[in-house]
Amino acid sequence: MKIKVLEDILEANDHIALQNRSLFDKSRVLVLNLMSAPGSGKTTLLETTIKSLGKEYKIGVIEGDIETTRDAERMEKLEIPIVQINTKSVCHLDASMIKGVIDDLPLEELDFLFIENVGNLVCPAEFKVGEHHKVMLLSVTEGDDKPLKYPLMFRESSVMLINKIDLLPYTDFSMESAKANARQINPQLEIIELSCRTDEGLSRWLDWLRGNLIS
Ligand SMILES: Nc1nc2c(ncn2[C@@H]2O[C@H](COP(=O)(O)OP(=O)(O)O)[C@@H](O)[C@H]2O)c(=O)[nH]1
Ligand SMILES: [Mg+2]
Repeated sequence: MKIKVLEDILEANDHIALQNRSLFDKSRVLVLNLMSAPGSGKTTLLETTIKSLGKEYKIGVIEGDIETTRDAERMEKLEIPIVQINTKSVCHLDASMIKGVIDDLPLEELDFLFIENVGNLVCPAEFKVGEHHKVMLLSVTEGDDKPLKYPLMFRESSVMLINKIDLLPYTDFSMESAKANARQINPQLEIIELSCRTDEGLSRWLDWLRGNLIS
């Protein structure tokens, strides 16, 4: 019975996600659902990305958090369209939450829309929101075994960004094992190593974004 209820919830969510997606396609905006554990660097990555691409492209952001508008306030300085969703006790964003704020964004004007999901390695991966790609961050302080322990997010993502590589000398993180573990779960996964602190590797991420733009 429990399984049936969960299936119904996911099916209803997928239906709304498809509606969102068709709106995004119609507006020709590339939508990326950014997921990771809390503190991996999602907001920092957005700040860095917007600083680098903001002159070339029009970018919007949806910030998802359980509580507070802190991430949206961090991003406000960048003067881009931004909407905050507080999920209260819910540990992920879902398609209806995104649908509820779409009208607050100038979709037709945007090239990219980034959705920062709630920091959590489990639930966000279960709910489509209408995105074109799921992008996940794994920072080197979290350990190279995470793809095996939390496989769904790695399986669902198109890209894995391995962030905080500036901290590698201070950790026992094995880049080789992390990549092998992730590819064991998802052989198609694009993997980009970077540091939002030093900007090392950032250009590969920016190239990936440019390459996936909807023309
Ligand atoms: N050393 C280092 N710190 C980083 C990097 N990226 C983010 N951080 C720091 O990690 C902390 C959490 O970052 P934040 O962007 O808030 O993570 P979020 O919870 O995933 O949005 C902040 O103190 C950031 O300054 C990085 O590449 N290297
Ligand atoms: Mg954040």
